[in-house]
Amino acid sequence: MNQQKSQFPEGFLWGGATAANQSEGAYLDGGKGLSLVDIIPAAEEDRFEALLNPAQALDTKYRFYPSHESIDFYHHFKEDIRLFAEMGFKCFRMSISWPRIFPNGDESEPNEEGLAFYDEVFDECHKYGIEPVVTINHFDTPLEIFKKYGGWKDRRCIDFYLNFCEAIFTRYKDKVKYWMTFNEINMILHIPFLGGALDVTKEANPEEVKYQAAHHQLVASAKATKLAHEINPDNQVGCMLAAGNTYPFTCNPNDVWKSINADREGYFFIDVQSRGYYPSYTNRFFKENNIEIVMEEGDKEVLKENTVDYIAFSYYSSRLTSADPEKMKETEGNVFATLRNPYLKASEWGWQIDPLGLRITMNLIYDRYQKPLFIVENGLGAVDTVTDAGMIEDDYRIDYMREHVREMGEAIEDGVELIGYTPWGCIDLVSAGTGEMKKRYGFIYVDRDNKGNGTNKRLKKKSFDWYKKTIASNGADIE
Ligand code: P53
Repeated sequence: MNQQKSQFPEGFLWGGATAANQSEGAYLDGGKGLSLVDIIPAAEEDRFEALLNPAQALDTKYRFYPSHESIDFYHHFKEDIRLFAEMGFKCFRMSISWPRIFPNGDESEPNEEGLAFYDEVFDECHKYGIEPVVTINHFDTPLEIFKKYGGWKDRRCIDFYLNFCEAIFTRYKDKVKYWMTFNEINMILHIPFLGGALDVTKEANPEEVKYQAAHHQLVASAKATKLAHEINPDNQVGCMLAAGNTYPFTCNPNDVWKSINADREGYFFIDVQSRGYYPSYTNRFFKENNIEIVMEEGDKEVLKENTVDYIAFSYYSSRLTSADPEKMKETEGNVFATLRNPYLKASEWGWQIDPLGLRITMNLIYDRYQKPLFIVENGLGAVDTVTDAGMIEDDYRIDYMREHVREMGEAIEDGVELIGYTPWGCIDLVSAGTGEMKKRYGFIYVDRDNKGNGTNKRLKKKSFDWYKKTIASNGADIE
């Protein structure tokens, strides 16, 4: 027997994670409006260029839009949640599509059909004792907000967002307790269209526009936290960081300093959401980059008084940086600038695999905020093949997951408070970065390819049984 004593606390929230824009499909069903991603094509038609140049993408007719059908969770959710229950999920992280509830984003009344859909999804979860964990905004601000207001640089977005929050907090008062205000809030700096419905291509100072939009999101997040607590004092509201800390390329202090500043780019958001004020290092950064944030009276108080209850984050990899600009040329084309770490292996998509980096990240974040952590994304995007016997032998995924779960256990022993773990894409879904189906993360395979061909049939992978065993033993039996 490999089984040891579990390091994981009783009631630990094992589960899996998805997002509406990458799984639901049914992009016009039930009165849904268009979401940002609904105008973005797949990798073959230059998805990345479209994400960087959304105004141009809006006027372009592509052959194929991966989000329009996705894996059709909209019509398969009962079957999918039943499979999650079979794995023993205690929770399920998903997002509510904003344009399903407010098709244009700026209406005053919500779309009843949209609300009714999520009632059914949550009821289905509770049928199996699965706790829903809901991301309020996961890369899918209604497209109309982009077209009409230019996205989150417009302060009115705060009110539109709060209107959305009020509708869902009220409606799902007795069904949802765990909320996250914005998925990977720091992603607005890297993919401003997905994160903030922004097109910064023609802005005189793109950095300033991004940070102004970020300020609006931070205020919106604090106000949403307040509202959630008023509507139901049991509500737990979290922030969500694309984490993975940055190592210095050498022990040259210049590299070390560079790596500290790289991490502050992301910490900035969580510093505000968790501590309640702009960290002092932003003063110099804003000054040197000619960034002036327009704040309204009361903003500082709202931030101060409404900090988050827990810190959620995604972790796929650590990063590596150097102070040498020549060296950094190697990183061009990455969402996050990162050098190749010679001590690490990488996935087929070049994402470096660093389980110990998860323990390091957990310790650093916990040291910094002293609030419960929730790992809400982690996993390996890989190509899976189905054998003639209909099996998917994804041992590489099991290896990845096992080593990360092991390091989570170590971090808990280190003293980190961890409340849950929801691996990304627990069922295969569309990749946010590339729009591919081929980049699969799931314990459940979906028969569908990059071009949208396939039966949508769901198949259990080998990792399905591994995860089931892991959950059943509360993380004690992971071999
Ligand atoms: P995909 C880049 C870097 C780190 C996290 O990503 C990222 C991205 C965006 O690609 O996003 C998160 O699908 C995000 C999910 C996304 C997941 O990582 O490109 O919250 O929506 O699917 C994995 O492999």
